[in-house]
Amino acid sequence: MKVFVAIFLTMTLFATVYYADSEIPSLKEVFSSYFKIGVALPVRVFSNSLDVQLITKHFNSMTAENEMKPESILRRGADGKIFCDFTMADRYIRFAQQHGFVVRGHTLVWHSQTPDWFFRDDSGNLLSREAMIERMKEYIHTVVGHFKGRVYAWDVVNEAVDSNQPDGMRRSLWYQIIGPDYLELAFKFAHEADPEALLFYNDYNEFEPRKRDIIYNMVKDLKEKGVPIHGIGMQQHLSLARSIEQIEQAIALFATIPDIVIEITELDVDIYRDNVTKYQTAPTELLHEQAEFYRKLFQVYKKYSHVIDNVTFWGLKDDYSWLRGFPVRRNNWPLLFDENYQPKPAFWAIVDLQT
Ligand code: 9MR
Repeated sequence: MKVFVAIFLTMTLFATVYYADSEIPSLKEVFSSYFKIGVALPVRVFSNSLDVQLITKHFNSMTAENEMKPESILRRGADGKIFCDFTMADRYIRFAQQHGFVVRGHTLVWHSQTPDWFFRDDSGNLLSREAMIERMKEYIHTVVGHFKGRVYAWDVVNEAVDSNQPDGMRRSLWYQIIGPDYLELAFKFAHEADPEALLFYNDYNEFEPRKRDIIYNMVKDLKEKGVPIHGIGMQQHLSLARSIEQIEQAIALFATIPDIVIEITELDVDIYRDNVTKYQTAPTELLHEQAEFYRKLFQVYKKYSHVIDNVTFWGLKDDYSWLRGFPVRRNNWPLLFDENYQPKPAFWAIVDLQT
């Protein structure tokens, strides 16, 4: 009996994926004259053939969800010597190259997912400014140098802005040890290591007016100073509670910076408006509301496609999303494909836009 159930389930899944694979439009083709369509993936999906079918059909850009972050690359030997381990990241890049994807590098300088020891000497004390700059330089040169020509864009600095601070800068260890000029140093080192790569400042909640203005001024100033920064990464972790109008205002403002490139780097649309509600299954009316939200969002992205060069979803399908564990553990359905690889109303909403 169990065997029959297993066979039946497998056949249903294959039929489903066959359908997903052959009958529906490909996102990357639908949007080919507007922007690249990217997806954030963990390395484990490469050994799942159903995932691979969906990935190769719809996307042409990839971001490692965690595998290229400092904590995934940095190692410290028994002798205390720091080195880089690219085993996992190289697997990632190999897949991308075999299947013709471009890769976004995420991320070099961040307060999170960076080992605490990276900021300290052998006795556990914080490094001096000079020693920290040296360490940052070596790390960026090694990593960006290693991937030179294989990663077209880097999130050089991630989430450095904190709108609650008087100067708008997050009090990260980078900031505390080096000072506010750590940003320009990071961009300079990345550019030295790969002069062809597009270099981004990446952040979330850019639609909040104060945060938006801080990022705008910061990136504009850096560019005017001649710092090699090419663009702004707008993460776009959104929810149905967000205002599309505010999102457009942020894009419109960033687009006025001369020679700017905007990339939507981490898109998802949370269906919850609070931290306590939990649904077992996705409420149909919310899936339709989400579809409308995605439709309006893509109308905005298309309107600014002269500056937007990549729209990347933060996950392949709903059950792979980080939002299943944040801010609390619960079911969530923030992406275009459901647990069974099926396109959701949100998929059709953005695809129908084209017709
Ligand atoms: O999706 C990532 C998740 O698997 C990690 O546990 C988490 C840890 O910080 O990072 C998530 O990705 C984040 C990205 O690197 C930066 N912007 C916010 C993303 C969601 O937290």
